[in-house]
Amino acid sequence: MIVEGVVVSESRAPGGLEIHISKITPVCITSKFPITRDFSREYLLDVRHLWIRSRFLNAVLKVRSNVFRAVHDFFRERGFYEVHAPMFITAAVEGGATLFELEYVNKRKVYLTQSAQFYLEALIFTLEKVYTIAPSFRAEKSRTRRHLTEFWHAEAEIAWAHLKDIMSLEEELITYVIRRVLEENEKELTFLKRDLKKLENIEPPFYRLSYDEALEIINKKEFNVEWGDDFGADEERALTKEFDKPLFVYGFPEKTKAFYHKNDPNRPEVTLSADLLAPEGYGEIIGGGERIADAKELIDKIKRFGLNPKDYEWYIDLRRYGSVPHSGFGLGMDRLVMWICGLDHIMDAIPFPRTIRRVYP
Ligand code: NSS
Repeated sequence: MIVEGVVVSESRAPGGLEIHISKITPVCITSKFPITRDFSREYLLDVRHLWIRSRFLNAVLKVRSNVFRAVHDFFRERGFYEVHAPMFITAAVEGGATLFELEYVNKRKVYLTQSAQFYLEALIFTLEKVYTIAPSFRAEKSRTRRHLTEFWHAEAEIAWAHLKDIMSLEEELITYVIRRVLEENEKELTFLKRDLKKLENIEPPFYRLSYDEALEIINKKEFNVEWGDDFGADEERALTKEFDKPLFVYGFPEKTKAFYHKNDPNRPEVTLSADLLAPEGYGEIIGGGERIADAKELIDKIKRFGLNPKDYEWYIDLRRYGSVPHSGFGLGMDRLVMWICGLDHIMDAIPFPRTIRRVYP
């Protein structure tokens, strides 16, 4: 409606102002708004297209908008080029189990991308430092609070960088984003009842634990993870509850990480990889590491993983025709928003969530 009248100050009003109305003109005669009594999660997801008008999602989406802008600004200020990778791809980056397969033109089988990484690796040889923010797709079959089937992925790749370099960059990035959100979204975070002190506390250096050290802490709790196995969501939650700042876990065993990770020359059973885990039980928000820069080393590892080098010809070419050491990482934007806003479920960090059970509205 269009309201005409006189605006006067009124200390008791929420915004400090009040309108003495002289005329109301309707713009839309509405049906009865459907969200009145049923506030169950399932129902609110069914009417998501209307529920995004709630103060709750309004606050989250304002924070989310700012988080995206901050990530762009961070990379731009540091001389990165923004690049774009295709969504239709022909071979897995992160293992076959979560690939979405679809029929392309002329019955050709293709997949939806799980990560832009291989394309970013190609692009560093012309632009040196690149990043992208784009959707990634994973057919995650398990129902968890932190998995979407379509999520927003900020990925960076840097020529000449080693594991240590990207870990420093990652902690600077996260700190930068949190600072910006604290500066510009205090009102929204307060509405979301986020404990601001927990965010104000975040600054480099973050904690750094080797996989072996993390395993020891986890197994002192009620878990029994064998050396060589990956940590699940429960283990990560238990581990990160102990810490007041994000922590890196580095040096994961070979089989827990995708084939492209470079093995540590000083300890070949582990990789030059690091995950960044958010505190307060939120767990992994970034995965990254140093890539294999040598063609033979890469082909050997592809074979060791039971994959076919033929599927990765162009990726191997990047090593055949002039290669340098390089590293990169991928940040789950929705998980970052979830943690910053202190949300219980990743579905509330994105306007129209896609999970294994939901592709509507
Ligand atoms: O599988 S990752 O750990 N790593 C990669 O995809 C690398 N290829 C990235 C790179 O080095 N360029 O995924 C990276 C992050 C992970 O830490 C999560 O924060 C997020 O992507 N991620 C997800 N968020 C939401 N839902 C799902 N299913 C999901 N999978 C990963």
